[in-house]
Amino acid sequence: MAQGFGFTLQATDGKARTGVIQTTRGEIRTPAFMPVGTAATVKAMLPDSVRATGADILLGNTYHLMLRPTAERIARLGGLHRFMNWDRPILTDSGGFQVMSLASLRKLTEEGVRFSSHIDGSRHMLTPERSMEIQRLLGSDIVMCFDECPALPATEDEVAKSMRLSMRWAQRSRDAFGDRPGHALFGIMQGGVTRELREESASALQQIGFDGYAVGGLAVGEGQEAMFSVLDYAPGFLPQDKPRYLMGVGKPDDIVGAVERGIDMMDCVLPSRSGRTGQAWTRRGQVNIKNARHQDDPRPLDEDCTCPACTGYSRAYLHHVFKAGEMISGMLLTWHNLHYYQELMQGLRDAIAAGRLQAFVADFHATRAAGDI
Ligand code: PRF
Ligand code: ZN
Repeated sequence: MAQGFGFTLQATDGKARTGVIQTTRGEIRTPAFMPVGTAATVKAMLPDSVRATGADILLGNTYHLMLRPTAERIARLGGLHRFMNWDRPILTDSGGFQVMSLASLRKLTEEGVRFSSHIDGSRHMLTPERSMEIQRLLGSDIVMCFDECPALPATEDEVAKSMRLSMRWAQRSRDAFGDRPGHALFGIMQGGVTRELREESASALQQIGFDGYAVGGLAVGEGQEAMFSVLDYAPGFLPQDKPRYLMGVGKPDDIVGAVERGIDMMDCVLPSRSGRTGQAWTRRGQVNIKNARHQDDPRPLDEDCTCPACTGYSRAYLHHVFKAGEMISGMLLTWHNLHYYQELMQGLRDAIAAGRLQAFVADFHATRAAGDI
């Protein structure tokens, strides 16, 4: 649909897919994990370092950037890529989800959502039209529709009403986005854990027509089992020839399960956020570097990892700098976590291409179960 944007499926293995998204700012290998750069930075990382972990694309946030430093200021300074010194693709979320989780005094109407900033209490309004304008000012390569993700617990009736509002907003997003060569617009499926609502949402989005389709409204507290049971059917309601993006997921085992079920793209703050709180993700599971058992341990976090944290430092050092509140702690653990996530994605892509995903997934679970971390 959008000129300069395309998706090529290269191989499938069961429901899993591997391929490449072409953009004017370079290729995105799928399945892809997008590190989160909410405030025009992946916290504690230089852009070149994020790239060195293997990331092809970052996620940015309409909500945060509209409040500070504002989309207009970023546009005057040459756009988000130049502002943050990342010249590869950027996907921006549309703001509604963050308003619901971060802002106060929210008022939702057919028009959009009015809210107070979590930073200074100032009043703002986001509508599908304003979200498209902000994402255009930022220069985002992949723009997300403005949607509403209902907070749990919600009745099926509330989820249905919210989904239908999101579908009307999807049409308004499409109309406001217009035709922008080199920039893609993704629709967002809602509908909670109800199969009929997911199907209705998917078909409403396809009537409108998008460059890619996201599965929204999951990983909001329903639990992995419920999420996987939706992912058992929901990707099948979407077109084969367009990328499918699961928003805000997840832990490594969520990612593996989502890829097995036909998801192509994901994003999550987990590897970067938990890096700053002393949590490391490794092939053998989670390591809490705060734990005193690491204080005399000369071994690296993960013997087989080639990241700077694991090749240059001991667990004892990582424990020490965390306890001392040194900034290098967040830098090293974030680097390690992003490296681990990207290595997992490369492993998934290679396994799908070789038709050995089942063996890869069995080994992924067995290595974690073996423990000894
Ligand atoms: N909608 C949008 N962004 C999101 C979500 C959603 O449903 C989620 C749900 N996991 C995360 N981020 N626009
Ligand atoms: Zn490492």
